[in-house]
Amino acid sequence: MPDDRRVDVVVVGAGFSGLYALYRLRELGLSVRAFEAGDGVGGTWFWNRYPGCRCDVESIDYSYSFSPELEQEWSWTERFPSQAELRRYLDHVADRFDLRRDIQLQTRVTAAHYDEAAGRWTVQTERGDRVSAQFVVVAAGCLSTRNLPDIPGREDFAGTMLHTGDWPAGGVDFAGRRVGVIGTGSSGVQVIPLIAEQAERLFVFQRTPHFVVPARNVPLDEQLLARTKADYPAHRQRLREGFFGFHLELNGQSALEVSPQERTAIYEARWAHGGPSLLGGFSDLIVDLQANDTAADFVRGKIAQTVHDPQVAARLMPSGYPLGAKRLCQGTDYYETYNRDNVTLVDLREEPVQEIVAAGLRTTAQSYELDALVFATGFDAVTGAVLAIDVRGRDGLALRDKWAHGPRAYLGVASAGFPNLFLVTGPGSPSVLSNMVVSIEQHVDWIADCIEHLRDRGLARVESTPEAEEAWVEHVGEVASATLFPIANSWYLGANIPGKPRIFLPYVGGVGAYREKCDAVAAGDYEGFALSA
Ligand code: NA7
Repeated sequence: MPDDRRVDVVVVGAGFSGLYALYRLRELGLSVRAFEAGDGVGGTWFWNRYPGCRCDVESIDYSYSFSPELEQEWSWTERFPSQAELRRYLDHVADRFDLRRDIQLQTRVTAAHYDEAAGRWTVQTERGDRVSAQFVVVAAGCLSTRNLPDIPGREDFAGTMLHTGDWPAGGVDFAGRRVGVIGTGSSGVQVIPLIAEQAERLFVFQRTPHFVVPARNVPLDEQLLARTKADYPAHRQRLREGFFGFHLELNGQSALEVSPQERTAIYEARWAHGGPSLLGGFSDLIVDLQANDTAADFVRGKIAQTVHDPQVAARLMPSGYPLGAKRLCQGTDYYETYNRDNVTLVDLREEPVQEIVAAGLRTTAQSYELDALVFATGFDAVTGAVLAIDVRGRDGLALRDKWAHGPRAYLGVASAGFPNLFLVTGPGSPSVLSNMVVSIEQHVDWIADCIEHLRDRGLARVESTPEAEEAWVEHVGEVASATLFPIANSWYLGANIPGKPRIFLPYVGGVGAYREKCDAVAAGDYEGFALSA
């Protein structure tokens, strides 16, 4: 291949992880080429432009720590950053560190094939690029492959069809229109109140009620920002060593050891504080069903208090799965929205969707005439983006075949049979159950250190061993089964995608413990990996 088509590393994606990977690997003196499907950088925060889109981790936690200068010069304006602010931040990072010259936009990677004799990967794109690279870093995102349910008649709809994860850049005007929203997860919960304010009528098609806590987003307290800036290194260190990678005040008590009055007082205070704080109310909420029920009952009580129509309130009340086992949604006026005259909740458990027709949507009970239909139906999480690429390792082994019965990756960062291919926040790493930015930086640093280690020792190849991978996959499963997470039909388990193997995808041992394990592996001469010349 011509020299300009040979690089040390190809990075797939230019969101939070791809941008940092590009920065970090270039700092090592490597030649790096990044490919990004969008026509701008930002990944998740580029595509999810729907009204109300906001991160559910606080801005002072959900930001890069690698540059003290960046930390000092950037000032977040809200407690929870909006999509627009996150996009500005990532655009700023791309400019500030001169990353754009190595990013090719509007270019989706379609294939990565390993040539064992050459010890190199050939990466191909939708636009016909072919690049040879010694290493490939897949930074394609955990929530980037949209799930568009295969509802009969979808193509017949005559109105505007949208997915929250692929929102038009110019926005959408819903004024005077009849709008349907399918899905009431985090995205639905954020977009529904804002569409309700604009649209003439809104029909919310709910399959499973989710637990929704108030986000209580506010302008960021300037004193808190100043204090954090003065203390960023220690603040970051606490996040790295903690459990979730974001600040959450954890009460060490059991929910069952306090009186009902005391328990309610604790839940009330956390409800008032907003964000994910309810989850930290007691130490056993995510491991003990009886403890969890107390928190679930508390939220159901709040729904009953907020929603005027008792029938609608009952339909909005989650039951049959633990609070937190599906991602806890953070909303602003979510339950209040159902008190509006122009909003109708349609319970798909009572009247399942039958088909989409030109004029709207039909359930088994009736037809709903719609001018716009919004799919807030989520993503093929964690594995969707990497499996969308035709990845072939040694002996032509296809990653899709290897993972046909579920993903297998050592530490969530590498898979046996695929030398020099790294996954950022892959399956079996804390990823979506942590502050993604903390986990991304940890993974990218680990990958960069690994590449540096190889170069320092004159080695060229790193590959996880099947035995280490097997043991890790087993450990990930064991840790998950000690919690209530696997009880719910969630996207953490792949349960939202028909036919996807049911494997608990993230590692729930906590980011601190996970980091220690990764560091120990590196310190032990990359124990569990085969390194070769
Ligand atoms: P989620 O959390 O996967 O939510 C998707 C919603 O769409 C959820 O309510 C689903 O119901 C519903 N859904 C999915 N398929 C269908 C069909 N076929 N019919 C009816 N309803 C359906 O995705 P989000 O985008 O909200 O959030 C993803 C993550 O992004 C979020 O957790 C944050 O981390 C950021 P179900 O519950 O499966 O019955």
